[in-house]
Amino acid sequence: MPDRLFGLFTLPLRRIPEQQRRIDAETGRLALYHFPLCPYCLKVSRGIRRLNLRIERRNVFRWDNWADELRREGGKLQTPCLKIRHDDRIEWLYASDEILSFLRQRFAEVDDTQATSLT
Ligand SMILES: N[C@@H](CCC(=O)N[C@@H](CS)C(=O)NCC(=O)O)C(=O)O
Repeated sequence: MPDRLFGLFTLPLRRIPEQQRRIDAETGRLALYHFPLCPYCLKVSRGIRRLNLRIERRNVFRWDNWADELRREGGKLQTPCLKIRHDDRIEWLYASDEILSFLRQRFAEVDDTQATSLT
């Protein structure tokens, strides 16, 4: 299957299961603070779908605690924001383009040496 259909749709990145499991473990350290009507959040969500990432989503409108946490610990109540749990610190990454370039840099690569295992 080509990565693009009719040049219009980009299909989600496919990985072999082992690779996907490793990526899932890494994305378990991430949480996206968002709200559904935010266009910047939709842009990030589209990127996440294309990269085929499983990232917890925290709707700041659905539960006040997410909004409070974002304001208090992130520094401002602005969405989207990606919370990144590093080994030694928490990073709050604001701005859709910054978030997308972080995710692409980190997760866009597919290990071609194992690509033949893909069916
Ligand atoms: N440059 C930011 C803009 C994000 C933005 O303006 N988000 C709106 C929601 S759609 C927001 O949270 N506004 C509240 C604020 O900025 O205080 C991005 O690309 O993510």
